[in-house]
Amino acid sequence: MNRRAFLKSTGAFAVAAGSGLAWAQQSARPLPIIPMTDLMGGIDQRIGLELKKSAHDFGNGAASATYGINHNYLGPVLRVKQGQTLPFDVVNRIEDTSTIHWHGLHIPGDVDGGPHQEIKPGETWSPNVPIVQQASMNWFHSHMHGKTAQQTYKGLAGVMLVEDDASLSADLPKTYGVDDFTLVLQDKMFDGQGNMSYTLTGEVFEDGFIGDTLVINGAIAPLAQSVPTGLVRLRLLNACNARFLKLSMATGPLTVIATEGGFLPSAVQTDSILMSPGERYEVLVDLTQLESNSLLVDLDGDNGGILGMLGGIFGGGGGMTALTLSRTAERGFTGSLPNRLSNLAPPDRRPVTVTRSFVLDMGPGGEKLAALAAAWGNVCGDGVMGINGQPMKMDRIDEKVRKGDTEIWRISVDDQLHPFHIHGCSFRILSQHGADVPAYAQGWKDMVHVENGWSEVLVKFDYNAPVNAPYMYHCHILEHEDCGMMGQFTVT
Ligand SMILES: [Cu+2]
Repeated sequence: MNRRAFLKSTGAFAVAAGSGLAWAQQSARPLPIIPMTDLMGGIDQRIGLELKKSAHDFGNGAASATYGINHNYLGPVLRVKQGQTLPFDVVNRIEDTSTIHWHGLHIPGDVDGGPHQEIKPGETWSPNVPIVQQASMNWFHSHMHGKTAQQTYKGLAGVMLVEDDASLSADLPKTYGVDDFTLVLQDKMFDGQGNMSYTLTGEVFEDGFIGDTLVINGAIAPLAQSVPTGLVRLRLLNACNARFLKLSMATGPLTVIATEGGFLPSAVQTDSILMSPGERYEVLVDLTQLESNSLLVDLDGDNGGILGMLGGIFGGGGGMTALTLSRTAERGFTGSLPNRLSNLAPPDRRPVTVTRSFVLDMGPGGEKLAALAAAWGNVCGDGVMGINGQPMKMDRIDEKVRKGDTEIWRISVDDQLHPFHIHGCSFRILSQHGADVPAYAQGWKDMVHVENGWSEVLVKFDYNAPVNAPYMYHCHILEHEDCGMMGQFTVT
């Protein structure tokens, strides 16, 4: 069964079981604010991150077995400033080998935290991570080859907000947890006892893991938050293993101000955004006039047709209410939206000297994948999916890039929608499956959607990634990545 057919069947089941309606009728829980560790004031000791086994209540009363980073589920929001070097001590107490990859950071391969920087149980990994790039929303998560999907799903993920002089002086809401919120969006499955579950089957390998329950910052949606009167900023991360999410507002358009790697030149208003796993966007919500507004999330957002149809049946058409913001009488950020957010210029193809092509390969198909899943005990290992006909191999370098060269990378697949990620850089999207790039995605990115037809990105690598610490490029459907839809490259 392909992804579309699978989504159709699960979508139909959700409607038949009434679970969609149940969500809508539940009263909203308070939005959890992930504890923020603000490192901008200075760093006088090593920064401890403990990967640990724990238990967490997602809001249904059950104590689900989880992983966390310093916390019971997920990690802290780290706020850092351009120019700092972050001396991490990442200690592994999950009784399984892991890694922590800094997704979105422009850093050398030896501190990137990819599959070559394994942290064995009980060991500590101590990279010094330089923050060179501009203000941007980044994240960190397990990148343990063959186990990235399971470990990230269980909770090994956190957010890193990079600020710079421009972002700190920008006329934008920036009071964390008051008018500036970080939202980690995930889809989960819960069993009959309410425990978070994750079962791998051939179908899961083929489609990626698709949960039926939306969770934000570790709490089951819908959620509610009161905010002061004025503009409110939402920093959004799609941390699902495989689900694309279509986001919109109950009232009015979405106002997008930033993509993964920084601010857009000016705000873009759009009816909705389609977020792949791994993508980040920042949006503003204006609660100057409105009493309240809600973020809507379409859980089947990767194929507008069937989802739009289901939404239509149950009213709204934009998906489920994920988070309702209601204003209080207190005045918050009452400035208006800045006309200019950054000096970002259009992408310049003139320096391009190298063009590389990557074709994503889904491998042998569902039945064989199911057999492999059973035989291999839920670990795809070195995998059966691939890129350019080859599954990921830890000891094979697939591409060699010269530092400082500007390149075009063309990515394609003859299949469903996949999200493609490149380590160690931000890039600009030139075209997306053969079509123009939506205005809201024309900023600095490290994720691109790939479907039928070529997606092209303009990219330059400025840091070293040697043979023993190469960068990765891969599908960010984590089960596809674990199954081999990943390659390695050096930058020298
Ligand atoms: Cu994929």
